[in-house]
Formats: sequence, C-alpha cells, structure tokens
Amino acid sequence: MNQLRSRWLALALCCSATLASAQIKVENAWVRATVPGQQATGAFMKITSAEPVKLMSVATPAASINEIHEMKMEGGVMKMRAHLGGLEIPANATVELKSGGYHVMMMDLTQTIKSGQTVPLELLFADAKGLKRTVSVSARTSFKDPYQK
Ligand SMILES: [Cu+2]
Repeated sequence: MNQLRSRWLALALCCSATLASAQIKVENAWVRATVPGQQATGAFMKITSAEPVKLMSVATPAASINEIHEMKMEGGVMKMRAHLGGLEIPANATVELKSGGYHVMMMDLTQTIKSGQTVPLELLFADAKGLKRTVSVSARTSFKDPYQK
C-alpha cells in the first residue's frame, strides 16, 4: 500500500494533468432490464478514483432523463430522492451504486431495456478544481445484478 501511494504521488508530481483521466475506474456497470411500457429503471456500478471527484451527471441514448438518486429509510419507509450537487467519490474509496442505495435513475426510456444486451453510459465527473472528464462504459442489462455470485 505504501509503495502504491508513493507511486501515485510520483505520477501526480510529474504529470497530473495528462494522467488524471485514467484514474477513474468504473466497474460492474449494469442496467436493470424492463418490460415493454415501463418508463423508468436504474443503473448501477462501482466507481473508484485515485483523487476525489464528483459524479455530476449521466447520459445514455436509452433514456431522456437521468438523475442520481439515493434511497434512504425514513420512519420505516424506503424513500427515494434526487441527489443534487454531484455524488462524491472520495480518493481511493469505492462507491457502489446499488439497489437500495445510490443509483442512476433512468427515466423517460427511449426503448425497452432487454435483458442480455448492453447500454452505453457516459459518466461526467468533475474534480476538485472543477475540471470535467467523461468516462464511457458499456453497461450489461439484466433483471438482477449480473455481477452478484
Ligand atoms: Cu431512483
């Protein structure tokens, strides 16, 4: 770990501007499949970043409106609301968007999300200085988490 840290530091000192974009990792991205006529669904993934960033927005051709939502228990009732101002990804921590927690709410779907396909997602991040960068992922589609064993 120490060795890893010092290597990151060395990289940051020499050329932070060019390497920055390579340091956000998005894994296990998937979108919950839908049945015909369904208007909304969720997208889930694990995000890791070497430096603190915020997930600001998500775009996909599969939905007209995409919001970052969080689910919380309130008085014994599960409530969902838009998480505004960007989802914080602390340095070297993995933030998981999953059922019952943070998720990308895809609304006004442009198509039925059939299971067993992929959906392209463009994730827009901003770093502490407000610099923006986009990470593109291909999300698997499934009625349940395809990465859960
Ligand atoms: Cu939601």
